[in-house]
Amino acid sequence: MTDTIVFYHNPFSRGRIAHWMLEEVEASYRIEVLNFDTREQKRPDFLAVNPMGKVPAIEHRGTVVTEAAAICAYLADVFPSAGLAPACDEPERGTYLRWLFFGAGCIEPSVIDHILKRSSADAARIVGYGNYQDVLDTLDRALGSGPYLLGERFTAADVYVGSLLGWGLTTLSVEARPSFESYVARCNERPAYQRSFAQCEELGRKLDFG
Ligand SMILES: N[C@@H](CCC(=O)N[C@@H](CS)C(=O)NCC(=O)O)C(=O)O
Repeated sequence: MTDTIVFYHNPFSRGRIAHWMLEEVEASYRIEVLNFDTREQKRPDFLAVNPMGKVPAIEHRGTVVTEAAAICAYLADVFPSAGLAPACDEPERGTYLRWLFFGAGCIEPSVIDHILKRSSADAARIVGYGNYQDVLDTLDRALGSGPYLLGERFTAADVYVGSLLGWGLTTLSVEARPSFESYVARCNERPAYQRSFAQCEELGRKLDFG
């Protein structure tokens, strides 16, 4: 069985998160770009990989992993030499998982609801993320001591949360607080981020011009 990871991607998507993570761990991977304009993500061969018809998805050693946060966590565990996840017996493991899940369970849905103007104000007790302002305030506090979510240690949680915040600042869907801006700038300085960014831009140009 090949160790090369198949990476189902679209450069105008959350696929960028997985792409950055693949570069962080220096995995051997092959990209399959799915063109959203021609709805390649909904074709039967890809639906057999991810029935949601969504990217990112990876296939590694016969296993499919979908969901950007899960892909970050998976790759960090499978490539421990990259040092992007505290081991299970390290106290920091809990903090790491906390922010990874906070990203997927609270930051992402709160920002999307904010963009779509779907207020949860009347239902904050049952909505998992409470409300958008509380999510941003919590993240602001978490980044206060910095430079990363686990302090000095950069982890896969920063790949995920840094990607969400970077996208949020670029699309103006997250308010530009100083802690967010400096955190995203620090994340974007990473060589792996820059390599994935350059590749995504190139893939995007190819998709745009056929
Ligand atoms: N929960 C998924 C969301 C994936 C997702 O929504 N991907 C979008 C692009 S950002 C997609 O593939 N959209 C194509 C479609 O739904 O047709 C994750 O976190 O990876």
